[in-house]
Amino acid sequence: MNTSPSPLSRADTHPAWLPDQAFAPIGRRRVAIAGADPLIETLAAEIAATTAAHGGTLTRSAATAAEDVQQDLVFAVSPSAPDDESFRLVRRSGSVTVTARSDRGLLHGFFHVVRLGERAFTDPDVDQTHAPAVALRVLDHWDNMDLHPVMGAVERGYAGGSIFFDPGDGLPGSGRVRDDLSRIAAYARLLASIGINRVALNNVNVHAREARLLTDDLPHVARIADIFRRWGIRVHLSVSWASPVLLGGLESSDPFDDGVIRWWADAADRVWAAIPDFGGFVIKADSEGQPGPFAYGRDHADGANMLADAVAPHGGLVHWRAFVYNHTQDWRDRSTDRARAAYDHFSPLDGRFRDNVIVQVKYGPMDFQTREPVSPVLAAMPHTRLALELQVTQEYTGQQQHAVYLAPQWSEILRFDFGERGTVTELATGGFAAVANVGTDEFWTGHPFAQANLYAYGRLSWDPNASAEALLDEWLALTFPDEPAPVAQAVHDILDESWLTYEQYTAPLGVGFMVRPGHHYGPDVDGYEYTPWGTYHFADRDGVGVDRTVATGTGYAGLYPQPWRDVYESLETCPDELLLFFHHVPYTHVLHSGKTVIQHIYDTHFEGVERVERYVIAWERVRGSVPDARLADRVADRLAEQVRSAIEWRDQINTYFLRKSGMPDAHGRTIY
Ligand code: GCV
Repeated sequence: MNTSPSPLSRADTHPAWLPDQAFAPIGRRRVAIAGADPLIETLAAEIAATTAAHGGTLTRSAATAAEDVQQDLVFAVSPSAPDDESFRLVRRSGSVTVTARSDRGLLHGFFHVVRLGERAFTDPDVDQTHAPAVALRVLDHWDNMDLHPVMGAVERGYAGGSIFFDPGDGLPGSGRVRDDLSRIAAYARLLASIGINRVALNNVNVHAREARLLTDDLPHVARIADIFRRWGIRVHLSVSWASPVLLGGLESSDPFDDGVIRWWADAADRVWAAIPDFGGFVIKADSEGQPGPFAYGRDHADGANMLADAVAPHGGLVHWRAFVYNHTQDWRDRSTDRARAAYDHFSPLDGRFRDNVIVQVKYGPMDFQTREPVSPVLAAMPHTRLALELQVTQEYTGQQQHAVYLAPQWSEILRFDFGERGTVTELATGGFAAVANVGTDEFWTGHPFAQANLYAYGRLSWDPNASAEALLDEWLALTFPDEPAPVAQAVHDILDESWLTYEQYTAPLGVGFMVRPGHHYGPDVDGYEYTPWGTYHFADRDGVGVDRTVATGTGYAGLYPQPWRDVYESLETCPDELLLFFHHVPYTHVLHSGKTVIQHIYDTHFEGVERVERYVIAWERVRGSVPDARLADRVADRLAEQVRSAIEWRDQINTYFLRKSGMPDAHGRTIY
């Protein structure tokens, strides 16, 4: 019997949703594992550690075993499952057998049993097959190697430094892959437990230092890949379109240039020689200053296909981002609508991308706002593999200072139904990708509750139909196994509606932005109004909102298939929460809710703050009974900041609109 210690009994790392106690129901039992594939060693080490700690036993055999009546829990490779990642769970009178076609499936099955806890053995008999909804479940890290002068170690990172890269002495060029990768081992384990199977290591804004991950640093990338491999996760890199120039000394990056084509093919050969199961490249091209094929008069299909051909012999993928828009727009120009940009650039290219290209589309047409309509690009490219891109890191949703549980938003997006073309889940044939939210912070995510977002992203990417509330329960039961029930209730009270609460006290009715330019934290109603970024609200003394109708506006509403085109075009049918995204209306416009726009703005902003004040009370009530005092304090500190910030949002937004409109609050509350 293998009794090696748990790979995560380290005091310096918060166990997140995998504390040792979460394994106790397995650890108390007689467990058998049959099979000898690489991930079975991972599985065996997990079970050996928990059975050693909790009094159970582990029996191993190399051969494939049938159901073993002597055991409580059997893991065995068997051809029964439909694909490599699926698993079958059979429970008969309290004995559980997990079978899978591959070791990857068995590992997923193991974590499924962990999630079930004692119920895995006590629930009624069952015979179920579990399969992931999509094959590619990706986390994108926006980690920098050198400390970026504005973005720091992790672009839009709110949880300390990069877990992958050590910034050295902070001088340009001194960043490198960390020597000590133990934290990555813990991270890989967490990700495997929620079904993530791909990780991109570095920022899509590829600076000079990170560009060299593709060349000089390959042995170090290989060290990271070795760790992820033990958990069934493949590594990807973001690459610069200009790599042939930056790294190869070529004069151009023209995708039609033979030298460039050869350079990428050689680069791919080197990468796969170092890392045989390397996943592929992520690329942000012609976007926010990143180089791309436009410079050579080529389009994005030309660019993506050239890279795709370079990686195809190795079975590699290219994740090509559709986040392309003009960020040097003239705010005086009312004809250019940033919301249209991805659609206008990409939908004409449908059908031209190679099979190993995945066009990665942000969920909304703008940029990860608290509320946006679902991107029409998702329904406009039926002959292209599309990935839905979400943002787990809370750039625009409180930066992990505010408690905002994002799973309800993601559920809404995933279930959004484009009618005949299908739901977002059905259209995301290239899977899901999301920007990660972890760092070197002791709780991984800054706000301990932001762990729930990472957890929920992984679980939803496996099962997009899972309910946000049930996932929160799962996360709570695993993360706080010893917590008294009132603590779990308090976390629910805070998180259940936290996304809507955040929406209430920030930019109203889908109009978006209104954040401080640059860092994007806190309110600044006109911060972006006269800038080149294309993010406007057009508030004046009479009204607010962006006219994106076909009849009188930018025509954006017309990019949706029916029925959405008509729903969004019409003031009568446009949902309240998206009204100002699609329409410019007077402050006196009456919403479906029966309130005027101006009164809605005042009411939601007062109510949003009141809700956060209730969150503070809810946490104070239970804080003393949370066994982990540091965690309890961290949550309390963040809630205090959330109240402060929410009040600032309320007062700036309400004051702005009171001064613009001259219309008083019907309830006479204080506005400045
Ligand atoms: C990585 C937004 C963010 C940028 C980010 C960009 C992107 O604009 O503010 O920091 O850059 O999205 O998704 O590429």
